[in-house]
Amino acid sequence: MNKQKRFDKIAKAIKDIKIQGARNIARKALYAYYLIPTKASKKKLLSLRPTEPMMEKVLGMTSKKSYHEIIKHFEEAQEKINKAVFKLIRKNDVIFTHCHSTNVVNALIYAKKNGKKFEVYNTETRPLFQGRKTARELKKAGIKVTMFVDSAVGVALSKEQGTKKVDKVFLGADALLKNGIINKIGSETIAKLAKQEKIPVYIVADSWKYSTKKIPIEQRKLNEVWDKAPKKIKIKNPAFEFVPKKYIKKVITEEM
Ligand code: RUB
Repeated sequence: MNKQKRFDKIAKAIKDIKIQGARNIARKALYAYYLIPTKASKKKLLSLRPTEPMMEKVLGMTSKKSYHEIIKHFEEAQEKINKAVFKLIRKNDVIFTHCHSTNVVNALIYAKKNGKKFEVYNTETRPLFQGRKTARELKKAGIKVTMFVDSAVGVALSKEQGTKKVDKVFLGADALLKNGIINKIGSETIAKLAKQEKIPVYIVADSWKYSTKKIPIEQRKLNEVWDKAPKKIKIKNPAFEFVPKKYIKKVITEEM
């Protein structure tokens, strides 16, 4: 396959969420850019997922650094994040997560491999079901997983409703901002509920997601929600939302 075809294939996979999550998107966008290192390809990549400051940051580094210099950051940061998350997990914790975050999943797998005993509750994350990816990867690593439909978050986070008590919420982030974070749609409801239930919410994210810019929220295609919906039914499909810092106990990055 020639370079242009490889570039186009990666771009399509990012657009279609076959490659998803801020970290994977940034890594693959970087790789694609070095296949065709032009202004036009940078513009194209940035247009694929507008709520991704980490992709913007790494593409912005390409004029000064090589691919290898940039890419090594991801693993180095993840290792530090893993160690910080490890310290937070207590014996028999029930940890709640949403969508699929590589920073979160990797940290949980590291904790399991290094002897922590815990289980995970997660959401299916409609309309694209990234929660299934999370559940599969955690299960493969030997972690007990219980998946909930998104609309059961109230049940999942409340002891009174018949499920076990959740001890901690771990969410990833697409953007870390001064006054909060941006993550998958549903995150604000989860964080607000958790706060109400006195469950600490930790954001687990690479510091390269920090941004001082105004971040647009990606609105995705309506047929992801309802393919061939009757005309005149209005559908909204925002991919992300803002979570104010009042709901967040701590942001865990490799810098802390
Ligand atoms: C993924 C999502 C993830 C963050 C962080 O959304 O919201 O929680 O991107 O992920 P989508 P990571 O599936 O729409 O890309 O830790 O992998 O950077």
